Amino acid sequence: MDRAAVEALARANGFDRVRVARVGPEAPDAAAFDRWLHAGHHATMGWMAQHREARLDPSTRLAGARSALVLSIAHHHRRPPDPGGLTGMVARYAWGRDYHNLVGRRLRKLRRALDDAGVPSWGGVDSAPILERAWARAAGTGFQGKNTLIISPGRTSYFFLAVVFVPLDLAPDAPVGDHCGRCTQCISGCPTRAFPSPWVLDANRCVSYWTIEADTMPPPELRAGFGRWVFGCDVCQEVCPHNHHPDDPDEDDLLPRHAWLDLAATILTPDDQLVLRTTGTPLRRAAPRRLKRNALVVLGNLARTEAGLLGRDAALAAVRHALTHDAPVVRQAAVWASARFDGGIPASDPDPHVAAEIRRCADTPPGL
Ligand code: B12
Repeated sequence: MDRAAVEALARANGFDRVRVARVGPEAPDAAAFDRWLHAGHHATMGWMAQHREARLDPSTRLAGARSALVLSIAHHHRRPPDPGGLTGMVARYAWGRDYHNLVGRRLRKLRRALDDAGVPSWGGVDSAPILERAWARAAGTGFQGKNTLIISPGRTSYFFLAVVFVPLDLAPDAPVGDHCGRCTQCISGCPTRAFPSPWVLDANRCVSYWTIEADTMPPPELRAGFGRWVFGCDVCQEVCPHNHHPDDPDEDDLLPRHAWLDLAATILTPDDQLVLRTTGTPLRRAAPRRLKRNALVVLGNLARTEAGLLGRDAALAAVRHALTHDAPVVRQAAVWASARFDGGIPASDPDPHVAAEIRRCADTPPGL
């Protein structure tokens, strides 16, 4: 099977771009990946440190792998208008149906078609232990920006990646040269200063990490940086000049369904119903306790704004409800949000983290 035939199969199965890299003896970026782990930049994502060998060596995925197909699906849409009031923003990648399902389904079909043609393969998207961006760079899907995103000149960084290894010697693509130049807008624009240096993200400070992956309350000094981000964060992409004029793809499954979340409703919805409402979307990964924590952090950030002043009663009703939640992290976030609204704080809490938050809020003048 030649490259044209493989490419046609990938397109027929819903991937809008196909690029190819040769699989060589050296794993791309092994040293940079190790430095990142040793610096602890993966925060509590312990799974990033597991399966190192698998992540770096394609032959552990597919014996005899010779080429990597780097597939992508654009997901950008214009952000629907701001509904105002007590609402929070969801990152673009999460506006539609869960891309793990969508891309995973297409990958399975593609691999079945390859199999029918006698070509064994291995394929993965996101959670598979593989450095997708290193392969995307090698295959010329785009260049890697200082924000660490793969950016395709003229086509933004708003796309999902997936990688398939095949034992075929396919004609490879040339890598795309650097297009960041001297621009550092993503580094200076990051509200929590999560980039210790260009091309390196410290998840410990990243709003995306905190809102999606972390189980605990973010440290006080990062909370203001959440702004209105209630799930994920796009600031390092939004400020990027390569993302200013994106096209809207017409993928029905990726149309914006929940670009904004009503904060009080998110907090007041019972957990089991929140699970039902988020199933099939990327928001499900956050679990109700994290979504509610995030909504409370954003509420706290809105306390001194016009929306916060106008919506104070509704906000405080939601906050008081959250103070009775089973999960300590939700109660801790509620204590902080309540203090931000000058809504009073509980006298005590059996959980040590919540109790520490109560002491901290009692000692700190509201608003700080
Ligand atoms: C863990 C993870 C996260 C973590 C950590 C992010 C990170 N930067 O590592 C968190 C939760 C924070 C996260 C956030 C997001 N993620 Co994420 N994430 C991943 C995951 C699972 C692994 C990433 C990884 O391997 N990190 C390890 C570090 C070491 O890799 P790296 O950041 O790419 O670093 C490389 C460069 O620094 C390079 N390098 C070093 N020095 C130099 C110097 C130069 C000049 C160059 C060019 C390169 C270079 O070497 C390093 C190793 O390859 C991938 C899927 C996958 N399996 O690959 C998705 C993935 C990267 N995420 C994705 C998305 C969409 C996001 C968000 C935009 C979601 C959001 N809106 O909230 C944000 C973006 C934040 C950001 N700026 O990265 C997409 C990115 C698509 C794209 N166009 O690039 C991916 C590929 C998922 C997918 N299948 O589509 N993510």
